Amino acid sequence: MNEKIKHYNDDDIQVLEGLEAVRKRPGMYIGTTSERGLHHLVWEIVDNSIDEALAGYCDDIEVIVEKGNIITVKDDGRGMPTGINKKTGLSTIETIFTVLHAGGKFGGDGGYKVSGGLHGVGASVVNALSTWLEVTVYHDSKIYYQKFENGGHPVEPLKEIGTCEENRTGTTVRFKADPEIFTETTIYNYDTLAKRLQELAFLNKGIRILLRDEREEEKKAEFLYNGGIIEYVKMLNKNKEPLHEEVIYVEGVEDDIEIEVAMQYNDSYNASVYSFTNNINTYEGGTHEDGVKRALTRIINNYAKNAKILKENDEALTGEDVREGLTMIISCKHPNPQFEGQTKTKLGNAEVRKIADDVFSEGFERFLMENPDEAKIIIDKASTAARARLAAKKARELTRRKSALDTINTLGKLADCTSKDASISEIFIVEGDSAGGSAKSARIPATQAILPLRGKILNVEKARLDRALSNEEIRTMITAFGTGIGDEFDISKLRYHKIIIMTDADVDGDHIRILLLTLFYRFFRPIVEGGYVYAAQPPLFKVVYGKNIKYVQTEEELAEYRATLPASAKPIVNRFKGLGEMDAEDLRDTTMHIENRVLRKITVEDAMLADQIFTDLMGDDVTPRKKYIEEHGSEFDDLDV
Ligand code: 0R9
Repeated sequence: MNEKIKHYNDDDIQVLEGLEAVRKRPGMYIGTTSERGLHHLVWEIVDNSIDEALAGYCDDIEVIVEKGNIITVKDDGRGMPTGINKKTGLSTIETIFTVLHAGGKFGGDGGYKVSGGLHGVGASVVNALSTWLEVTVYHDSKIYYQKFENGGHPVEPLKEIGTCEENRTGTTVRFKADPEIFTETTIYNYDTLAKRLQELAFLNKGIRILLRDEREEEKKAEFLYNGGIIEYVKMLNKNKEPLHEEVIYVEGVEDDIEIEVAMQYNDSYNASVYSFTNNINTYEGGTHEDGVKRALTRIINNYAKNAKILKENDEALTGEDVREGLTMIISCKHPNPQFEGQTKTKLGNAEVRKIADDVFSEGFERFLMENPDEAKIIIDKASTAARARLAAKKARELTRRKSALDTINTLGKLADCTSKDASISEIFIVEGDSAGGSAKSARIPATQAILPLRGKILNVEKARLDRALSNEEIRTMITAFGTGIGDEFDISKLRYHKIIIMTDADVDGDHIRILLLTLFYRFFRPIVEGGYVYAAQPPLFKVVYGKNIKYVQTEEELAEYRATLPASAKPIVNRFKGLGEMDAEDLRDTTMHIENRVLRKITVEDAMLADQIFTDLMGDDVTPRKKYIEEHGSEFDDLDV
């Protein structure tokens, strides 16, 4: 029986039903069909090339975005096997691209699959969600080819289409995402692609990854880091002042679990610790991160005591103290990772805690012994942080006194809501007293609180907690939120589950929003992570046409709306210069009332990128800040802190 040309037997029908299930519920396989899900297709394919590279057979990967948003991924690995799979009777390639979860089972020769995106669903899902997909394999001097159409249906079986040079091997996958699935967008974002490919190149030293965008004027980037995460740390510290020249690097393997850590202190007050498992950013941390952090605190305290830098009676340095100004990347490669947490980005494997601790403490202890000058710098930094922490504790007590809330209420700084149920309470942080006034008249007093900001708030990029606490606007916010701050922060005490930043739709408004987001990101990160922070989106125009009133947010929307009106219609268009200019009714109808308003949730999706932007924008050097504001204007919304 010639299995190769037989089509649509029972097995095939099962296969097609499998792919149909993916098309019916794409969210179950790739999380979402938004722009993010679209990019997920690329990661799934690239991950297969990365696996081949980690197996030691491939060192070049190319990603091309062609006109029409067609993606090509090429690697120079062994080429996918071209034989027939016994179980399915189809070629291995057709099996991989049409049988759900086939990839994982087929991977061979004792190695394990390190990559595999968050969902790790593989090539068949990409095929199912594509209008068409082509795979070309170079192998044994031959070129093999197969094409699939309409969500994964093979056009023909795999066939040999020519010959190639003997030493040419590799796999190329080319596909077009199906617009019927990706209804929001099928347009790839160059920066998103570049950022993730660069991250993959940092995390997998020695692999060259090329990105080429052929859609408009050609853009390309090449990522190759022989130093791996050492170079990653250097990049993150690029705009900071490192306290020691060399990046500290530790690596080790235990029970097939690989731990790699690179770190360098800088003169800032923030910790930037990022962890990964099998190339996935574990935003929520987990056992690898816990193990390394625990070891860092213990080793520094021990060293400081032995070297008599820390006296017998001195209080021990805390985790926060030893991480002040630390930039650190932790990368774990695990044969069987268990991801937990709200967003499945927390490593759960219990055995990793001790392994990470062992590997890191051995290497880091040796570094301190061999480099006493650097050791002293690190301990001095942590000790200074400890002193500042004690000073902040005193200042913080001021914000925590029972009467503090009453005081800000009676001083008219806060117009609180009457509800004590945080889940329905909202606080609008409003720029300026006049907008604050309109907001107070427009609000629903039961559930909406208004906090007008009077002065400019402090730029906290360059301030420790103790100095931040000397700023009155910041103290007022802490008191209003109810959570406390620093190591006493308690999210369960948050008094409002929506913290809404309401600023003008202009450059000043953007600036104030950035300052607030910096503050929240640095000192109240759990409220950002918890999804409690929002940006209000006030409209730019009010259009009155006869009896119709329409509010629109952008010039483009205005043009779109005009186009829907009769040709000779002359609507009255009023441009709002700022929130202060809107009357209470406009403000209520457009920006505050639950039914009409558009709120944008601020996420920490990309803490790493945000950290960089914040450093660039808020550091001592004003040039990048000015440039960013000039270039982006109100696009600050895309910052996605
Ligand atoms: C352009 C995107 N690249 C790939 O999708 C790709 C998959 C792949 C591969 C092998 C080599 N290169 C690849 N590129 C491979 C793997 C194995 C043996 N030979 C070749 C193996 O894992 O043992 N494959 C990934 C899965 C499979 N091949 C297999 F299941 F078909 F074997």
